[in-house]
Amino acid sequence: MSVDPSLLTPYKNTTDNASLRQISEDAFYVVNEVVMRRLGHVPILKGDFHLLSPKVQRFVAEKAELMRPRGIFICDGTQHEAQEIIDKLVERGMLSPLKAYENNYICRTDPKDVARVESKTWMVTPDKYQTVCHTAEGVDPIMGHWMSPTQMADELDGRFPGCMAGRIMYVIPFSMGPIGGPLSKIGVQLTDSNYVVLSMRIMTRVCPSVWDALGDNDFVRCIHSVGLPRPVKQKVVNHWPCNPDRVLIAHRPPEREVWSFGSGYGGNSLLGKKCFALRIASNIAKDEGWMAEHMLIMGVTRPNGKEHFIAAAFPSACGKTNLAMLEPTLPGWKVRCVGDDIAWMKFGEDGRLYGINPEAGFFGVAPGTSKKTNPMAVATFQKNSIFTNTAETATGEYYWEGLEDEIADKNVEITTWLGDKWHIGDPGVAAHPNSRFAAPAEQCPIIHDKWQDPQGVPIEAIIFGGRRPQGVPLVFETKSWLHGIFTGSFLKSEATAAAEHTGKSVMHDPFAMRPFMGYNFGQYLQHWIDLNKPGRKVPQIYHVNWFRRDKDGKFLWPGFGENIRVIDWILRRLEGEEGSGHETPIGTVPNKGSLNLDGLGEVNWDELMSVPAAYWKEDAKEVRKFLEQQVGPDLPAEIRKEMEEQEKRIEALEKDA
Ligand code: GTP
Ligand code: SPV
Ligand code: MN
Repeated sequence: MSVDPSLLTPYKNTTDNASLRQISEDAFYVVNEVVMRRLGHVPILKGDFHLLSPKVQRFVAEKAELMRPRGIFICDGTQHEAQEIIDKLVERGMLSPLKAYENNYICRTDPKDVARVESKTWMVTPDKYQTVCHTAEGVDPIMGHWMSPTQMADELDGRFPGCMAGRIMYVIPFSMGPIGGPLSKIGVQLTDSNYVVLSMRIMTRVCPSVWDALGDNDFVRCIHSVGLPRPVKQKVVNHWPCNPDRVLIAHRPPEREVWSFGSGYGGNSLLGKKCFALRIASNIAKDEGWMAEHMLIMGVTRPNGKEHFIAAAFPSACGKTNLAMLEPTLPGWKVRCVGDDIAWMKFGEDGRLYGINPEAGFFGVAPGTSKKTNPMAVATFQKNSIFTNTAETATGEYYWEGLEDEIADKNVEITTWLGDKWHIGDPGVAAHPNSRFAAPAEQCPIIHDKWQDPQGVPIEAIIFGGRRPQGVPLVFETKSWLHGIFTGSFLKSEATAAAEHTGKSVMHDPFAMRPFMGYNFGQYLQHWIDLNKPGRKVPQIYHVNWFRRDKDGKFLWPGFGENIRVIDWILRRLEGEEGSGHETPIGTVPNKGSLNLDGLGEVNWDELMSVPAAYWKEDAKEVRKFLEQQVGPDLPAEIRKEMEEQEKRIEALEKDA
């Protein structure tokens, strides 16, 4: 079934939301007629179109007119609905059950569609500098990737007309955050990928009561297509339709809209996640005075029974899920997870910062996850989960790098993510390094009682961190809110497999938001600065580095459950403990003996905690160059001042012994 091109509505001609949204309710019946005409003969396969609000009806109808699906399926998010889709996908070979568990499935993608594609992800604003900073001449901005509205219209017109031909268009109502909560927001995603439907059901709250909570209000519009209309012209690999050469992920912040084409994977296609909850939401947050950040939220209860909430921003694949579910090795400590990837935070009437996890599931990195490193994640994905691009054993278990010691039969035959037969010890890897599990948060044994509290939990500390093989101590405390913001602005990390970057170069990733920046980074810094109003208690800001290496390349710190020892130090600092740290040019570093190292074995304290003068002198130069070139005149004066003061402190450092 192909579509006569003359019948296709270009994107540019769709009346599109902004203008239609203005139409008064008096004109409703006229609009209704237009809606029905646009819907044309596209049948509603499931759900009642007439129960949708007029705004949703218009959205669905105009996009159906544009993308020409063979039918429309309005999702209700039930287990029954999911099971029908699963059965269909199993029959087709796209999913297969992992027989060792209850309702767990594995999926292998086209090997060309395995991670977020940062180079094809764009922010579309009328003025370029709403998106990017005034960078130095000849310097490409690395934060924010701008496209003009006219170019976007061309790009969309080259892709979306007729792109769902022969496929079903699913309509997914979803809430980010507890439905109807004061910090929550609603989106509607259209997609032709049933894998996306199944994943969105795990990762967000999908159910008919979202329509009730929405009423006739506006919502974030999410339009996604795998970009392969039927009949397909290219070979579909692994029953995973996608169009890697034509990938485009475009955001229109003023319109609160996301268009995604060509990829079915993770952050490219589960539009509630990075596209909505970070790139679009950070714009809403700026307008409304709150924060949308790439942060986990954890509750930590000390042996004295007192609980503290901490948020932490690490770049992709740098340890958020692991920290959020940490199993403490110190006796008497308890960690409970509120969220593992995204935090929406707003100051309350009492002046404290309250955070919610807008997601409902975990989309976690599989390799490295084991009973030893993250037992709580392992417990979470024993059922009702989807594993993408992991390997599978002949006995129906998942497998990936890091499970060598835990697998029952070490000689078992394994099918790699590419479908090849493989055994432990064979060359190469079994799972893709960015293979992931999607699991419902409520299945986490240590999920916090308040993880769905619509008011959120009070955040006392914010931690930044990244993979820093050299020079950066295990932990330091920043001097003030402003110094903490400056520290966030020069956050760096080794590249990981979460996006298309190759190699392990250390890259800038300010606030762990580089790939997710929704607007001009200078304005983002200013927004953080402005949040510190009189009467508010801003969190104390820390920096950690679990990934410092010795001269043989070995990690100096055991990490994972042992990270509780660092959290302990942080909480004691928060309570004003004296004598636990000494000032260095970058902040306060633990004094020897101030970290509980009981039972840890040998730790090379000096190497782990040192602030080497030579390293930081070079680093300070590089940071200045980065901020001057990348942020330029958009850099707030307060942050420039923090930079200059830190430079002076570093300059005064004695040469390394
Ligand atoms: P995204 O989901 O991409 O945002 O990643 P994330 O920040 O949640 O990272 P995650 O916790 O999934 O960890 C990524 C990888 O780092 C996994 O392979 C972990 O096993 C490894 N990792 C996490 N914490 C530690 C740690 O403390 N030390 C070491 N050495 N590795 C860690
Ligand atoms: C990340 O890359 O930070 C993720 C995975 O959390 S994705 O959803 O693909 O963005
Ligand atoms: Mn992430």
